[in-house]
Amino acid sequence: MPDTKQIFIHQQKHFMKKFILPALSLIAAIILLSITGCKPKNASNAAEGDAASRVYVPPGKYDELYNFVSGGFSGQVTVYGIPSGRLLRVIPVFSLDPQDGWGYSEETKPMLNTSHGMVPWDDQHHLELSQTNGEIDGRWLFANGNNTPRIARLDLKTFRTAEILEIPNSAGNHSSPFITENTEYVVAGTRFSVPMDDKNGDVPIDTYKKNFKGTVSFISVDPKSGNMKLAFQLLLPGVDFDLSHGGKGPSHDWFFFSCYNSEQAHTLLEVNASQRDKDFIMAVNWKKAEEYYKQGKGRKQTVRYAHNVYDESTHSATSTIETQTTVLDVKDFPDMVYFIPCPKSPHGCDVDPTGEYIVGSGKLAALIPVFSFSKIIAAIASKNFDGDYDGIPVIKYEAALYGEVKKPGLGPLHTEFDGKGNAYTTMFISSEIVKWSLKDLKVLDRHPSYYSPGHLMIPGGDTRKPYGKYLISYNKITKDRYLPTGPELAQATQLFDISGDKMKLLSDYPSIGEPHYGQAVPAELIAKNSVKIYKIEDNKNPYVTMGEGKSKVVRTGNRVDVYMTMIRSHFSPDNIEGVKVGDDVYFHLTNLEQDWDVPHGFAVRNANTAELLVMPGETQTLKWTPDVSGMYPFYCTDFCSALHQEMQGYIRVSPKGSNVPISFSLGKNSDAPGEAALDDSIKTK
Ligand code: RUQ
Ligand code: CUA
Repeated sequence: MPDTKQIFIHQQKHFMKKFILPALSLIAAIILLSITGCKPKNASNAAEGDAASRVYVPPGKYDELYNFVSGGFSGQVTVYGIPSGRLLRVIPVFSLDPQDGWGYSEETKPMLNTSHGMVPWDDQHHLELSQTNGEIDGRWLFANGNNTPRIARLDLKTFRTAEILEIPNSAGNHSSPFITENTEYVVAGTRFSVPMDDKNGDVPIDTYKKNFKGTVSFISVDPKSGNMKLAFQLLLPGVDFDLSHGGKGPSHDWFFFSCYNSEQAHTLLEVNASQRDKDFIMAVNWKKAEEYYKQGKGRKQTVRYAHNVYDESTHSATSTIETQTTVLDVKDFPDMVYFIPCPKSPHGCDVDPTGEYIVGSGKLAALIPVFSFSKIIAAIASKNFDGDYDGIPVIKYEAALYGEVKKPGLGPLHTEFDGKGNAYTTMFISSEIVKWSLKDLKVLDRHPSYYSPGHLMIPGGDTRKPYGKYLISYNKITKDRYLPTGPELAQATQLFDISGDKMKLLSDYPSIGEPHYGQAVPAELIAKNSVKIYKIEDNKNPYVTMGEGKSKVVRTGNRVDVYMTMIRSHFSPDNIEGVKVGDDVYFHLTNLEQDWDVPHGFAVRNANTAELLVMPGETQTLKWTPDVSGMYPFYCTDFCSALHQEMQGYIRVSPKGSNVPISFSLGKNSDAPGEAALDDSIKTK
């Protein structure tokens, strides 16, 4: 049976063949340990006790929690019910989504615009629910785009992407989109250091140390509307920022980032960025930075980045290219940023619910360092430093350290908290989840996870008030967990019960894309606000058709605007003539329904685009340029009524230069000549 063991043997062979370098020996030793030590036992039969009844949600009953899960390379966000693990929805964010017409409809295309034009995909790693006083408030969900640095805000009333902001001076927006306790800021650190956007990037790569810079960005969030604005950016040494978390309570004013590659390597990082015994956790006093920014300090830099906003009343997005950012060079503000040494290429950077403990996770470390916020503050006050790194003071390791969790397992990655004084950490290499006590840093329990868990998530586990009860591990390797589906397997997600002393594995289920991180929240906080329809009378889309009687087809030069309505079970109009080859035809579809869960779809034969799926009360537009004359049926794609299959129509396309006039109709039969039977019964007041 294939298992993690084989994977690591394979990896090891690959390493050995390629690089016989001294620095490798540590990595190899750790991998070796994983082979001999920690293969999960009973891998195929591991659910415990009354697991089935714990995850069973009877038909018609709701799940206890919403679980929002990042889609990784799918670019989208998925929503699962917990404890059932049922997939409730895929929300399109950074990637085109033909199912919803996301990025295909004229109204949503601007959402994927960037300073480089439309970017139809991204790599979506982390999610963060908005908070008030460090507790989840159920309003918005923030999502990062890794590859083309962007942050999205999803509105949890509609489960739609409401806003996307591109981030300048960044590359690989990984330590994002973590937030401050009152959602004052969404924070984003660059994974790749790069030359700044207004500097010449056309430089030799081996000038890394001189020309490559890191940044972290603070994006302010309007407390009422949620609208995001790039506030300020900090200019930092060229290293790789990996993850981050905001302080809480006493550490409210601070933000913590992990970084690796303090070696400033630019090639073969797996070896060259694993040289130093310690990299850093960076502590940023964002309140100080905000103060300087508000005093007008920092360099105003001209850059280009897109800011895309979806307006719910027009059902349309706009994209604006912004051109300015403020950059605070940390060298000029010495009391703002500090480095804390952290063993071996830290990855996770997690703050406990009290705000006192900051947990770093060295991917290659065999211990978990826990730092104390009060000790950090004392060390800063007494300048208990170990020199500086590129002008940034480095706090002495021992001066910041609360203690180390000894022998927790191998390859610690991410930690979350249950609010009862316990922490849970994923061990990538030894493929397990380890529970330990914040008080005495003793390991309390360990449980295998299949296989190689990346992030784990406890509902509310990175907030001041964890909900606890469950833990979900998002695993990187699936192997034999499910029926084989060819070379590609869905990623494995595992649900644990953590309400007792010992963790219990309840279930595992596949997930979409590559889930990295998730957020979960008791269902009632969100369900009660969920929008069921858009009110047709509030529809401000410039192409809305307020009732069947208003439907029409208008030619302007070679542009044809079709104002079409949908209601069970017909389109109005459903017969259109006079369209010519090469015309730009805009179908503006208004769904007149005012009933929950009655979308109508719209698809035209051979149109080289996706469908539209129009929600009740909404207007969406599909552009089509017919290339060949002939007859083009269109139909509703969503089975909406007993007569759904009758919800269809025809467009006659004539050759360029023909003189067939524009005409349109509904219910006009050649057998019953006479008046066009446009039904005007659906009127708005
Ligand atoms: S990462 S597996 Cu992109 Cu959050 Cu740690
Ligand atoms: Cu409308 Cu099917």
